[in-house]
Amino acid sequence: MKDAQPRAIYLKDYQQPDYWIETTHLVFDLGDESTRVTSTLKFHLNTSKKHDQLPPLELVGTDMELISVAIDGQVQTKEQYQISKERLILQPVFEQFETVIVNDIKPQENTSLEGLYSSSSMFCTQCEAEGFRKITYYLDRPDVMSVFTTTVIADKERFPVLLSNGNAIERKDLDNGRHLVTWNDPFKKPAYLFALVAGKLEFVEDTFTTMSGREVTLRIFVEPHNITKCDHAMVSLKKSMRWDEEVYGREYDLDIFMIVAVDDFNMGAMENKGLNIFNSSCVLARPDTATDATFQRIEAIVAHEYFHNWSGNRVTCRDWFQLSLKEGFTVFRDAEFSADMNSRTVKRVEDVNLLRSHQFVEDAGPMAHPIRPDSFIEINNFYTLTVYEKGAEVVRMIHNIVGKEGFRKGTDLYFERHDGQAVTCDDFVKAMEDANGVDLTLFRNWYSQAGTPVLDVTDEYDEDAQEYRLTVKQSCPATPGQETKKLFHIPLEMGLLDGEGEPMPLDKSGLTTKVLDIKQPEETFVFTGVDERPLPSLLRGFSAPVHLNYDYSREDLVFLMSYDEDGFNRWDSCQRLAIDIIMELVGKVQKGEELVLDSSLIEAFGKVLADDSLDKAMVAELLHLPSETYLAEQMEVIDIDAIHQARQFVKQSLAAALKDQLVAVYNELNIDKPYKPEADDIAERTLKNTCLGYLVELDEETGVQLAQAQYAGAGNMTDSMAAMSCLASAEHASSRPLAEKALQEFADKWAEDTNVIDMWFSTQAACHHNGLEKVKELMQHKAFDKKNPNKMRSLVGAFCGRNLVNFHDKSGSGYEFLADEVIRIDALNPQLAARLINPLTRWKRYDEERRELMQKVLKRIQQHELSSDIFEVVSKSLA
Ligand code: 0A1
Ligand code: ZN
Repeated sequence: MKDAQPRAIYLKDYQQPDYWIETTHLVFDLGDESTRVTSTLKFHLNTSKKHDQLPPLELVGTDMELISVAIDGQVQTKEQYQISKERLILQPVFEQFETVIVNDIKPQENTSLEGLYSSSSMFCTQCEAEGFRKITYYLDRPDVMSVFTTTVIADKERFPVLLSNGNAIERKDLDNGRHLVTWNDPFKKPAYLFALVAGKLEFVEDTFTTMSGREVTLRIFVEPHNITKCDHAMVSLKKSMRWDEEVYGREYDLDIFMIVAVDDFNMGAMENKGLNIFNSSCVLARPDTATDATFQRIEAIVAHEYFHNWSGNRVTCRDWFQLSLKEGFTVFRDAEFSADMNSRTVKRVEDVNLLRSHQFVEDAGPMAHPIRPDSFIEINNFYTLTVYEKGAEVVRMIHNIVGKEGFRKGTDLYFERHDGQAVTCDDFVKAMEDANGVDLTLFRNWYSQAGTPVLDVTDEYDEDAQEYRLTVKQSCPATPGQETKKLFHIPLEMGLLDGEGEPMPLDKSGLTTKVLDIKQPEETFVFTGVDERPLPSLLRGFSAPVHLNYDYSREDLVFLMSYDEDGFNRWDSCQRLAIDIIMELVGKVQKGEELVLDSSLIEAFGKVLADDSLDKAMVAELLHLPSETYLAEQMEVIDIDAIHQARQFVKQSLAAALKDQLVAVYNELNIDKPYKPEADDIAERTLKNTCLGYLVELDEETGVQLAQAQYAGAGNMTDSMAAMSCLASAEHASSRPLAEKALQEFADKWAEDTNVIDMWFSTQAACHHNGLEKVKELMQHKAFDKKNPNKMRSLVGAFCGRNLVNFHDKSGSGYEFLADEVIRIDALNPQLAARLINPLTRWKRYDEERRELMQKVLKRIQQHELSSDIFEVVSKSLA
């Protein structure tokens, strides 16, 4: 139990701490039942605050047993301190003093995966955001930065590898088969970046020579059976280190950089100083065990965590409201890295897809918050797409406003000014302003306001005056706690196309693309010397995270798809066309009318398939129909059955109309060659498997046969998984027994590989042929573990988040199931529960029957004793 009912905390209440911690020395004695932690902390008074007398020292700590506490060598009696479930309060008598605190914790019983816990045969930590307080009493807040020295003691046979942050400074054998290793991290850091790992681990090793010529040892630690799956992460790490030097001038600072893979982890990975801890699914890969998507995800996440060494660790956050300072910036950095390593346009398309289908939904829902929230009940609920992805879009807009060189000047100034400090989003913006002499006052509203702004664009052409006028209105819908909004500064990149599809000059300089700075509620931009009515290409490259409305006809969209010089907008026009057509069909499904596919989509897709000049990854993106989730967002009252039916109809009709082309492209790309996780090869496999995805929708065996042959002959996991999931989702009856056989063979072959089996679970859970019963059956499978986040996400998460028709079954069984799972998991791992519950929180968007069913289960959840995580999500979504 907590001290009290969960309460919100507010950014406006931020105050510096009363004391700073200079040095932190921790000794961990890892035992079979419990672990003894001895912490020696050197404090001094924060003299920048006014004090009449020495304030009490309030340390936070939960789930631990205090053994003893001493100040300056004086053991404190029970009368000299106060202790509660979450706090230890001491009364110092000097401005500088040292505490020695001894406490016991039980990592083996820690199911929350925060603090110190056990995973498989090892011990590991997760301290962001507030996990360190489960290890020992401390000032667990990011503005308290200290130099850490950590000694780990454990049985040498079972835990030969003992790791912590920084450099190893001592190793020693002790009595009773135990040993000790001491680590020192010379860089001041907040407690959330602390890490410890102990286990029987093996490692692969490499080196990296930094730009100033220092040699850094790189090690990736894994359980012995995973030692053959580290190469890709190592290559990705070295690429990231080089890129950060070349693009940002940032050099690595310690002698060693370590990564550890663990199977039980709440998130993707964690940037602990010099000792990154990764969810095994985000680091391990071999061509036969991981798909292209996994290879690319690993490259991006390894980069993300590495980049945090500067954007997060050397310069950290003052408080958790500033989370986007490190996350938005680092996501922007990793996105640019991925764009440089692969196809820039495809990366942009993927990111915008994620933003529009999920972050826009969050920003329009009950948990909507600014990228810098002004209050929260549970910080773990704010590791959101808004803070990460919209945060990255905000940084991208600054990049676009000040330009590439200006941005580098700004980041140089930011790192120079704030190295070793805990700072705010405003400090980042200020560095950008000061380095570039720009005024970002209005732009700052992006940090304080939630909701996705809307741009309504109209135009007029005056042939006599040869003038084209573009009028842009901005607005932003109300979000919880923010009824009215201030204006935003919105960079709108645009161009004009003539009747031949040629770019038109926008001014005398001959520029064909430019950024309009939208700063007013309504503004008209006049282009002169325009000798024919142009077609505007708007929001090029998705220059701002907004909804853009302009009344394009279907012909306009087909035209833009073919001619726009902006690759992103060619894709976006294709999406708009597909959305327009599918949504019209949704209306027809609802009215019970006959469905006919507009030939413009068939022609457009046919042209895309035939266009040899296009990057194959881009072709695959163009052929990808908008997701059910994104389509759902286009409806006031979501009708998921009609969306599913209309989308399937479009897919099947396209497959039938374009069968020959799809087969030809498939065959051309279906060549046997050694697997390489490189951009061109990935593009070929993606396009081939996209074609297969259409062909299995045919009302005949062609696609099923191709999928079966591909499954049987696949030389890598990408092709094998794609074929298996195509077989599983195929419409033709002949596919069912083949799918069953493939799924069984797959499970037999990969029974021992936990990450591969997760893909097997999620393929089935997300498949629209499978209802809740299948998920329940799979939860009984021997490889399933009801406590493991990856397993829960691959069954419960995939079913409720991706198998929309079945999750939203009218009986309400999906809702009841999710509520039961959330209640069960909340008692073990609140963070995981709070992520899984997400699909229930959008209940207001559904029809009355479903609304009531969802509301009913939310209220049922509310009756339980809840973590602050679930308490916040449920109460905000019912409000
Ligand atoms: N800072 C990490 C993400 C992260 C956040 C919280 C965690 O707690 C369970 C774990 C990881 C990142 O951005 O990669
Ligand atoms: Zn991050």
